[in-house]
Amino acid sequence: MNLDDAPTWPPDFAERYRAAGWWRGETFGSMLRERAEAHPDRIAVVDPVAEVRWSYAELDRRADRLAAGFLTRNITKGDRVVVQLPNIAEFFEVVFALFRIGALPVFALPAHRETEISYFCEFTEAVAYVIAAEHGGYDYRELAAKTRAGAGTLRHVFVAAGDPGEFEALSDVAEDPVSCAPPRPDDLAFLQLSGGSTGVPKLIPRTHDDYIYSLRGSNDICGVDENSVYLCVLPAAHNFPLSSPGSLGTLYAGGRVVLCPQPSPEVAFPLIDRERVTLTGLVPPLALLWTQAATTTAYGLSSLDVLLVGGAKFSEEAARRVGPAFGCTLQQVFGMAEGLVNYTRLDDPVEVIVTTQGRPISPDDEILVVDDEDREVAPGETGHLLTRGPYTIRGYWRAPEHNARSFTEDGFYRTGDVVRVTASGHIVVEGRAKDQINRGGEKIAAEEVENHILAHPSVHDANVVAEPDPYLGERIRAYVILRPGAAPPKPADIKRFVRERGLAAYKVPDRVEFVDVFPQTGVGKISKKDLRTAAARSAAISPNT
Ligand code: OOB
Repeated sequence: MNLDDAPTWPPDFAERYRAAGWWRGETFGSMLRERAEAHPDRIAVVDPVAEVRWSYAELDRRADRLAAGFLTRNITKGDRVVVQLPNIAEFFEVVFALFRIGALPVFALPAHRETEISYFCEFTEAVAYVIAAEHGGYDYRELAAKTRAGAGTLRHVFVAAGDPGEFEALSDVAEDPVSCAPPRPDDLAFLQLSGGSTGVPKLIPRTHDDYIYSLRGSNDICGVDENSVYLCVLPAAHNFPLSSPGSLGTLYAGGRVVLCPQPSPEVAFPLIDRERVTLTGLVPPLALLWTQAATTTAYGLSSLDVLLVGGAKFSEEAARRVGPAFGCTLQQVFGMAEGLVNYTRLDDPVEVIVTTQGRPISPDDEILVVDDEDREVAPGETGHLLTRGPYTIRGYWRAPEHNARSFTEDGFYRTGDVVRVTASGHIVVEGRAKDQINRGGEKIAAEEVENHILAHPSVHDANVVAEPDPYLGERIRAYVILRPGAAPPKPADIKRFVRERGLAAYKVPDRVEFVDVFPQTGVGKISKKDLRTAAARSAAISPNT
């Protein structure tokens, strides 16, 4: 790994993780090949919209052919490729092709727009960008045209599904397979996105060895094997549906991944019934919606053994309803794209399952709960969660200054989560110290939104905080001070302004309020705590505006 790009594990840790059997020297390319050789005809991926059912042999062959076409286009080891695809079969074809040649997918989400995509392309010096022509009523070719105009290193735009327009169809890229030197297990496999708490998203460098360990560990804990059928409901590129245990965990086990084009019960339940889905993962707002719908649906959901819920805090009350509604086991997941993932275990007592966010995958996951001065708190007390382990990064990609703040000197990641650990070793998430909004599992860095609001000519200052929302858990509230004498905009004008700057829709403030001053702390800093309290109070008075 290039140490200039991303700090890695010190040699003594790497040695320990190998000796313990966590890192086994596998790569994604070799994993798929082995599965395809062991059970070529078993179905790997089902895409119900395209009516596609790819066997392991088919997926393997497609990845090889695409890899050859990428190489011909001079996309090679270490190159970055921004992948922005909805839940379609080609997602797997593309990422396995890139894994095979050692090029690094940069996992963008379908909701990202010009601001995010052009940043990813420029910051990572991406050589290619992969899209679907259209999805959810949005034309990604237009986004690609704007992105290409501004991004210097971008040489290719590939369109995986639909009319490629001015770009190259992915189906035209595939060629007869060629042999190429495979990446090493300790090489980077991809760059994942951080929810972040700063102005721009950080990139998370994950290696084959470390990520595959998290898949194997997750599979053991969630009971995933070759008979498992995983319904991928959340955006496929997000860390939760990708690896906890997710579609990659399921493929590692030789199971079947069914892609859900849309997360509503109306779309998902018939698929569960038809494909005999055994497990899936949801964020809390969807879990709530599905639980309600499950009690009245005519579709058969009896194949579902496990429902994983995570990404944001799942209330105890809602958690209690899952088992009875689906006749399955709830598994709470508290994870992060930086690494650490905690699960309640399938055989944990119900009280543990509904009141905690689980415990780490690995015996080598180190957990510290500390006070503001990094001193460990007494057992059971609440504090900041720090962690280090065999699948938790030691630093973000090309971000040395940020790394100095986000990691301790001895390599612990500062998660920004406020937790306590129960006597049984289970983690309870009590809150958050990072300046972030968790909108139903979607993470928004306050500073990023503030910077966009500040660009408005009538705005003097802006602060963005979370306000409670009964469905999403949290939503985005912006407090704005206008410039004296400026033509006063309406709240809707600020929202439109932010949206028109090309920001993902989930980052646009739900509510904008104009104020004269911001509350201050004793030392004269703006008190976000007081703003949060004010937002909570007014949300309670007028929850629906
Ligand atoms: C998952 O990953 P990210 O990277 O989108 O977000 C991580 C953050 C955590 O630091 C925490 O603040 C929050 O999301 N979070 C939870 C939670 N699960 C994640 N907060 C409370 N309760 C939970 N159960 O969100 C993610 C990655 C892998 C698996 C599951 C979720």
